[in-house]
Amino acid sequence: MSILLHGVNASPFVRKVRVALAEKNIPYELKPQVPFGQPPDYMKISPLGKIPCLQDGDYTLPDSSCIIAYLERTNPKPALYPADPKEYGRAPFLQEYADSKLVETLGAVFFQRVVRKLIFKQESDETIVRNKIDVEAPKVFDWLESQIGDREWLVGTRFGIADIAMASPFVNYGHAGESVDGKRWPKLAAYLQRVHARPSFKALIEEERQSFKPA
Ligand SMILES: N[C@@H](CCC(=O)N[C@@H](CS)C(=O)NCC(=O)O)C(=O)O
Repeated sequence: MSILLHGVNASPFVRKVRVALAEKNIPYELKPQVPFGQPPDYMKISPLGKIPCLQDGDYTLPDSSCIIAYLERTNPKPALYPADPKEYGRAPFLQEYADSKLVETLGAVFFQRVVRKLIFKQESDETIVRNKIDVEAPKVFDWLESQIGDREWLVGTRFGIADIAMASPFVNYGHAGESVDGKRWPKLAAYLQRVHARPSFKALIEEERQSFKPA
């Protein structure tokens, strides 16, 4: 039986898992589950009520980071976790930074400009948006610029979970009509271009753009 992934394509966390599945060449089916008003049955498999949740036969597992860790063991190649102990410690920290700080900052812009408009039929609160873009995002981008330095990927010499997690919320930022200023943060902008050009990301970005087009 093939893998089912419960979620919707615009979630940065669902996207993380879909990119990992694509990188590992694992077939799956995306089962639509919106992150609002989850039915009781969904709460049984995802007790925090969040998306994504993986279903592999009778095994179910919520949380993008936990799901990717599971997939790393079921399908070890290509490895998304580094082998070196220090890098193995650092990669999940960068994933956590992306899942918390980056999503709080860029995800809020996406929520105001895209989710409020499309789902709740409300106007964006541009005061919140401007604060995120002008005050909070630059601090995050400064830190990321320093972490990328002259590296191709965030950890070690191979693309992995830190890159998947870090680049995912930037896709939402793009859907909200924003991008990283390449003059101010050249390394970050080039890095994001590199990650988003991978077939795993590229296909999803295109699919998502289509789904946001007005009918
Ligand atoms: N730590 C979780 C976070 C997942 C998450 O926050 N998903 C959002 C959608 S992007 C959600 O389901 N929110 C609904 C809620 O918080 O009730 C993961 O990595 O999967």
